[in-house]
Amino acid sequence: MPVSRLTYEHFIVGTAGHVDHGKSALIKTLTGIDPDRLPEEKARGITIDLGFAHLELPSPASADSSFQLGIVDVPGHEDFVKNMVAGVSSLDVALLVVAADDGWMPQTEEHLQILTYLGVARAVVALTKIDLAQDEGSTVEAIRERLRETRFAHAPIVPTSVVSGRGLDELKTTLAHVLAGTRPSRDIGKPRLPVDRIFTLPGIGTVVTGTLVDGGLRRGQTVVIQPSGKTARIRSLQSHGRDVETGGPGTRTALNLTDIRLEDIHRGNVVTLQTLGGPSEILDVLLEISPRAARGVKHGARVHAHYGSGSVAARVALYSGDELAVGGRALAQLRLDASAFVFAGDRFTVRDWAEQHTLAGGIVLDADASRHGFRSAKRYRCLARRAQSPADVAEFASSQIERDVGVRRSVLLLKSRFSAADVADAEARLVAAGQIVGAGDFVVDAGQWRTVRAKAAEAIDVYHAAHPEHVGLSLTGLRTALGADLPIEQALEALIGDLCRSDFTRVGKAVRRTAHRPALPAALQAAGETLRATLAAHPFDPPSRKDLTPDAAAERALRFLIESGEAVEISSEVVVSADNFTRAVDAVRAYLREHGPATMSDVRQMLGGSRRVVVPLLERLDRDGVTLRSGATRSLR
Ligand SMILES: Nc1nc2c(ncn2[C@@H]2O[C@H](COP(=O)(O)OP(=O)(O)OP(=O)(O)O)[C@@H](O)[C@H]2O)c(=O)[nH]1
Ligand SMILES: [Mg+2]
Repeated sequence: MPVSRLTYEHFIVGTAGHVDHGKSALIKTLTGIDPDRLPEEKARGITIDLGFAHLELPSPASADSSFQLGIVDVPGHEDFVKNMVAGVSSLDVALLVVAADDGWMPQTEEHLQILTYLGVARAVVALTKIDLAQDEGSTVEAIRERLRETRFAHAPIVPTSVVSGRGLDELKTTLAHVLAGTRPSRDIGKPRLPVDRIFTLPGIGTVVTGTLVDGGLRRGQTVVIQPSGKTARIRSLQSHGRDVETGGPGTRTALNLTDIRLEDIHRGNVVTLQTLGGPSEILDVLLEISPRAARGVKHGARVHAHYGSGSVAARVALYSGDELAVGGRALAQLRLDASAFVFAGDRFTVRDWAEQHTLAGGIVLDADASRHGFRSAKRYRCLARRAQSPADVAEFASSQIERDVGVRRSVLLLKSRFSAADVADAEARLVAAGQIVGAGDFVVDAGQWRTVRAKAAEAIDVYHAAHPEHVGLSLTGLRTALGADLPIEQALEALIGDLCRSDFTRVGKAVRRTAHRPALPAALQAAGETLRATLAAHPFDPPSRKDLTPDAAAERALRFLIESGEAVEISSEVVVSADNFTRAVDAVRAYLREHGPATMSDVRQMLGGSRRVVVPLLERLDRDGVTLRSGATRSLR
């Protein structure tokens, strides 16, 4: 008989609910693991910090697959809400615990709001201590009423008791059913492990744990700890108490790290990859306040921003107005007191300065914001577009390209919850739709690109009209002509490349219309004739450059002769006609071939030229690889 292979799907379940409502007792009974591990927790009979357990549930859909649940048990006491928040940033399902004898209480409500701010989509309600219920029916009704108009309005409510054992199997089945309709955590190739526990084990060293999100990590991999930027190597990984080769997104993961000391890593730090960018101090966000909240948030308020497993002191700056009212949403900036490693698309909560109330929550729209341009129309528009559709990668990409005009491909949405493939796909769609264009390493707003291209073409045409004798507009001249219209400095090359795909040609350090033929304008023709005659009359002893070009017209005519190849600039001071230059080179070659090594004065006598011309001529021939100098003599190379 073939052995069937079990497949596993990983999920994270977290408790929530008021103090003493039976969260930890329920987890212990369901899993056999006591999540309260601190002596102080045992002594006081309450949970203080996060506790962890795991559970395997058979999948209701198939006998060959099972659900692996990483469980986070949170404290319910109002003093420890900041610890609770650190545990629930990436839950697949919340287990909202309400004690039947106590009903809906302040932290039941606060936790519900936190789960909502953090984007937790599903919940199962455990109505615990049902053995103590006076009137089970009305207790269930009261909870259903509290859940009305929340995201969890239709969450199953399961009465349980760890004393009588009632409802425990039903709770497991209910969890499994809800998980069966839940998509497992996505792997976008950008692993982040927000650290929630750090400890050392004798003989093993530093171990950190957390809920791994957005990608996998493997044994032997080099990782970076953000925001410090320190690097470490993963010596080993564990998931649910077992050694594993790789950890996947959506799993509770423990990493044994080399090269890092206990004091170098803290709760809230993120273990991630070097390639995923660095931390930031200013976040542009969409801030939301629950309609059930007690108070609004004022512009300038000092708060604690909780993200991932960490928190940081911050100031709220609203993009408009002085206060965000209860039930409202607004674009805001969170100016952090310290740097944090955050992605666009991450959810966060905001608590008051005294850490007594949860004030608001929201989603990060730009993880690398800055004070510069705060409240500018450009920035506002970008954020408004993102806030409208926070899951739409194309909106995220095009809103940024529109705002910044051009963005380097390699960093476009790097620090976001979109995979590189998502971004590349969005880019291709935006190009196909004519909204953006690729320009070398950059993607550029199509409208802006058309403007800058037209401006470049015009600048070149204007230059040709003014200087028909020149081959074209120099690159520096082009750069100056474009001014601030060039979206990004590095896009100049791409722009020239684009121009050269149609009616333009690059010649050395200049660009011209392909059809442009340099010619001396009428006003310079006389000066040109004089120069030609002078250079022909004095083959190897032409007048100095200063005497050749007594005025601007002569200078422009000479430049034309040089650019068009009629004259050769053998040094900044000496110009000879191209014919004479060729004759000189041929003569030197023939002379050296016949007579062997020769000195400068041999060559001077042979050519009948002046020292002023022959010295730079020979130096030029050295540079061109015609002659080889050795002491005072030269020979053919
Ligand atoms: N009668 C009865 N007592 C229960 C039940 N579940 C828990 N308890 C008791 O309620 C008390 C609190 O239980 P915990 O599991 O510590 O509560 P908690 O929600 O984890 O508390 P915090 O973590 O501090 O918020 C303990 O004395 C439990 O024995 C139950 O189903 N029936
Ligand atoms: Mg507890």
